[in-house]
Amino acid sequence: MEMKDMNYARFITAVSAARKVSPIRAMTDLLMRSPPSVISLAGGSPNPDTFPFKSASLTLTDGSTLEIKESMMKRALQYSASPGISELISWLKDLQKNLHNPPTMTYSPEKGQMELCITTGSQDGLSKVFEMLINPGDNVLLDSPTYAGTLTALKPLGCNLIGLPTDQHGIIPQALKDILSRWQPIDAAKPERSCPKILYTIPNGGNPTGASLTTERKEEIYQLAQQYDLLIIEDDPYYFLQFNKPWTPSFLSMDVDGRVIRADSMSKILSSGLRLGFLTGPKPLIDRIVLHIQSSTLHTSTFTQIMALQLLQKWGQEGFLKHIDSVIHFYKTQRDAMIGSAEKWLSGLAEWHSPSAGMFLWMKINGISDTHQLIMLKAISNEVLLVPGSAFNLDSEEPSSYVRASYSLSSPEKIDQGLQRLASLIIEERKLSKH
Ligand code: 09M
Repeated sequence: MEMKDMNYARFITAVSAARKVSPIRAMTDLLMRSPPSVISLAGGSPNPDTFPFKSASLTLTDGSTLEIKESMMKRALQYSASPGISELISWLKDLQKNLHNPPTMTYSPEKGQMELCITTGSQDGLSKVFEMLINPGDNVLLDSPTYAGTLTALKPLGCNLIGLPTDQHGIIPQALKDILSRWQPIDAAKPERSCPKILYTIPNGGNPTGASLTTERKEEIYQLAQQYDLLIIEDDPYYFLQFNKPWTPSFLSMDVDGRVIRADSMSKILSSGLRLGFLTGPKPLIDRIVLHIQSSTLHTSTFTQIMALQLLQKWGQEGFLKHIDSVIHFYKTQRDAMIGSAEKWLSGLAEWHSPSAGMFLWMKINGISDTHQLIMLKAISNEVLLVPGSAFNLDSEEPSSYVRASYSLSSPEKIDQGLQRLASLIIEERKLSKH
């Protein structure tokens, strides 16, 4: 693909553009580079000798242990750099290089060189990305339906959400093309104000639909992004839960221009409670996010970063990917169990596609125009919990005949019982509606 020059200033909101480096942060950087003979009375960090924690020993599921010794513990309990601790950033940059080999690796910083920062879960990173890029009234393109957490972050920004039609392979490129044809392809000199500037998508194991984009679709979407000068926000927490290999190439791997911001998450593979995610994208944009971090969380918990770093260093990339294989094996087996039970109980009552990634089965309930009542009243009293499809509609008032079922936490036996309960509810509902 031919490379296009990016003008990052075009995408940045006034709020984000107004962010400045904190003077205290600049001081800290200076201190880090000073020789030991320098006496600093400048730092505002507490003295960790006063902290009650001394060391930690973590037992892993394989029986081995991770020791966080006294000096490392002091570091883990102290403030640290806003982009994330440097060893973890290097480790993850190496991972991105191996998994995605982004064209932007070799670019100059201004041209959009690949940069990475740690966030407090990917949700934190995404909400900061939205704040950096979205002005009230902006048109924003995104999968419809989509992850409810994205909608709660986007809606208060006062943007206009343009839902993109999807099927089991995610966004339908022709539909995107039709929507974009309302505008002229971007003339960099005078872009139309109303033309969307960002496209948000969940490319693998979509939440709630379980859909995964194919390589061909991603390529078509990337080309449209080039024609209309869109940034692509690739929210990919289920990347590591792709059941079949080779994994589909990411948008980041195709990013010849530096127009992709990728959000990764450790939530589904190491721990959701650690709150670790990372953003990868062009340096001019990641730098803006780091300024936001400086004024909000200061940084993601040093302790959880150290915990993850020690594990990743112990494992190496090979061990990390081996662990992921075992996670994939788990979810794939669970998926198979749910599909088996769905075929057993729900044939004729509902329709679905078997997901090739992630944790969700998205089912259309036949003959029911809105599942909200069925799920929120009847299913709950019959002791089976699901999420009604309307929770993921861009307009939550709009009805949905779908439900989202997760095969993450329940055993195959419970999944089977749960779907059996759902089936009898649907049958009952249908009888009622006939009378
Ligand atoms: N349900 C997610 N999804 C979810 C969910 C959740 C409490 C989270 C997509 O942990 P993070 O911040 O890395 O993940 C955020 C995130 C971003 N993008 C597509 C996601 O699915 C996590 C948390 C209760 C319910 C939840 O239902 O789907």
